[in-house]
Amino acid sequence: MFKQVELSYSFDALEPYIDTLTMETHYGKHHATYTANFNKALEKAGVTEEDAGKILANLDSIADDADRTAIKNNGGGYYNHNLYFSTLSPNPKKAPEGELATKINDTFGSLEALIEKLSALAAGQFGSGWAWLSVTPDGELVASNSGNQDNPISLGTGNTPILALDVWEHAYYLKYKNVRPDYIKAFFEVLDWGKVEELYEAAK
Ligand code: MN3
Repeated sequence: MFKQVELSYSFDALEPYIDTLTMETHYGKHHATYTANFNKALEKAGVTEEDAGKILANLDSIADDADRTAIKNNGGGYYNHNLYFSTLSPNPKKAPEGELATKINDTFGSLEALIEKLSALAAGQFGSGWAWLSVTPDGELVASNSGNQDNPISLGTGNTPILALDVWEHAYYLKYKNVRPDYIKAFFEVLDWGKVEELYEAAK
């Protein structure tokens, strides 16, 4: 039985960047529903694997088309939001240090250039989806985007996401309305690079 990641902060803690009502709805309704439907779909399909990443990496092993689609969509919604919410903080580390900082500079030129790239991928994602920073099996960094609740794992890239930027309208519409780029700027104000460093260390 999969459970939502527990928040280490209150729903109002990310104000003014991410508003209280959006947090209540996003975590309490959207993420909760993905999680419940993921569990239901796994039960129906008889899947007992307890690592959500492994389930998403092995979707081909689910024979029934409807079951596989339900698990891809709801399992993605479960996994992606766990990553998103766990990397936000009211007291974020503002920039990575150490090995991740060096890798970002070597790969993208600078942290500012990476943020610019991720922002463009997030703003340019047509319709609902996500922007990602991921680690390849060779330990390289790659920035990407994807639609719906797909992610680099369910897409079969073999990469491990360490930063997830949600650009579904439910992530920002109550406060930012149609102005997605303002929400993207706000996201980087509450993104905890310390948490991204931890995920990079675990993935590389
Ligand atoms: Mn969302």
